[in-house]
Amino acid sequence: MKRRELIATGMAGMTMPVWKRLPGVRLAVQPSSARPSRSQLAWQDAELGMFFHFGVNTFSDREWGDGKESPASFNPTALDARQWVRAAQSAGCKYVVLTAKHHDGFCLWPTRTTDHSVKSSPWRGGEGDVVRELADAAQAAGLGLGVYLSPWDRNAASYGSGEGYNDFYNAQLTELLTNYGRITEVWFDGANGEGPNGKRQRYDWPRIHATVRRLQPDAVMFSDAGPDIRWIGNERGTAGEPNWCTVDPAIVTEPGLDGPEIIRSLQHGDAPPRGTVWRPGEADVSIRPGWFNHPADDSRVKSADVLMDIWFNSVGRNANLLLNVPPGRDGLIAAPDIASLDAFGSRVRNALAPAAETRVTVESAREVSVQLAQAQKVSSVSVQEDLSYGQRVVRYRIGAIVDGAMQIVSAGTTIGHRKIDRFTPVAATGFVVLIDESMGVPSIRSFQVGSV
Ligand code: FUL
Repeated sequence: MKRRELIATGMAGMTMPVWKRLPGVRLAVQPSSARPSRSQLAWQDAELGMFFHFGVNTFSDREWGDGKESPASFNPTALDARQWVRAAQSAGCKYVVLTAKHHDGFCLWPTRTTDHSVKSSPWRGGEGDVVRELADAAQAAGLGLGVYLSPWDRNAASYGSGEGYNDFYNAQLTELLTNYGRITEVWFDGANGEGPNGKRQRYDWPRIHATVRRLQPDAVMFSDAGPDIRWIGNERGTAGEPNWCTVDPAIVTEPGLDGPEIIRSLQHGDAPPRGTVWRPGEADVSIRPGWFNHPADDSRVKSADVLMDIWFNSVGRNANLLLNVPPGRDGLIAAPDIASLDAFGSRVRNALAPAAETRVTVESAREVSVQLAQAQKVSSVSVQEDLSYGQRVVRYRIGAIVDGAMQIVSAGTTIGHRKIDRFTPVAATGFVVLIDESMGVPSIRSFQVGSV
């Protein structure tokens, strides 16, 4: 797909939103007061991240370890975090997130809190630190670094003890947030597979959140219940339509809850005025059938075509996409994954390729016209709202100018950070974005077209 950027009424450097230049426009409905923080806005701009699931499961060929794995099993022979980062860059990812500790409790950094870590493994003679190697590689490449620290821990003796485990968890979090430079995202997983007779641990979320805010004030915190960004409600990488950046905080109150209303709120968010809190969604999915690398799945790596569909259904629906690419036992990302990522990355880059001479007319805040430099076959459009004033568009249509007349090629509800619509190709000389309903006066930040 080839895509040319047509207008940028407000790309990153825009100083004046469209509506400010249109003093005559009246507001039918008041805008919501829910606004993103600077960190949330920067995170939404990043759009695409890469998840790395790596640990003792990689060596035991399991998805959930039981905490009884021997650290001796962890011995990646050729680990190179720079190769992971190159793969992330080739796919267009702007940040990476590592499972510093999964449910099995094995720590990929030499923590002081337990011996169940890389320190007790043969890898690099017990001197290795996967978090450090990834932090260095990500920093050198200018990528953000996120950490996944599973609250559920099947190895820690204190798990289920209440305060004892909360102290232990807080100490682990403190190490990760103190020793590895800037952390951009902290990922709190909601899974807890303890059976009916399993241990019960009440996590101290207020304390956890306070620790992150104190040590990494610019990081965003992910979980089902935020507080900054929310899970999208499935592990297929698919956001709902509509998808609001706002939620009603009374619906998903903690991670790990289930039920139709909870899943609906995660997938779609909640429109204002019910949605009072800014908590945009992150859609996670694995390039392989499992989250960890299993050599038997080498032939089941998702193709660039499948990844493109996922991208349209996540980034194209106002969510970030966190694509999991698990390194194998050698500590490297396998060839089939690399090939898919390369192809996917170049298609995304073409899909949002910048700039060409075009003319943009803002007829009113509710109508933006775009004239193409020449007629071209178009089969998709991407529209972005300027979110610094909140998410405002409720209903819109896109008209294509074909043979001098306008024909509606798509219609939708929310836009948010980015909305991409695909339709039957048309030979268009221009486009019109018609905003039929909004909360307050909308501000369109960019409009792009693409053709297959
Ligand atoms: C789930 C976990 O149980 C999986 O192992 C994986 O980490 C996924 C991203 O989240 O809740």
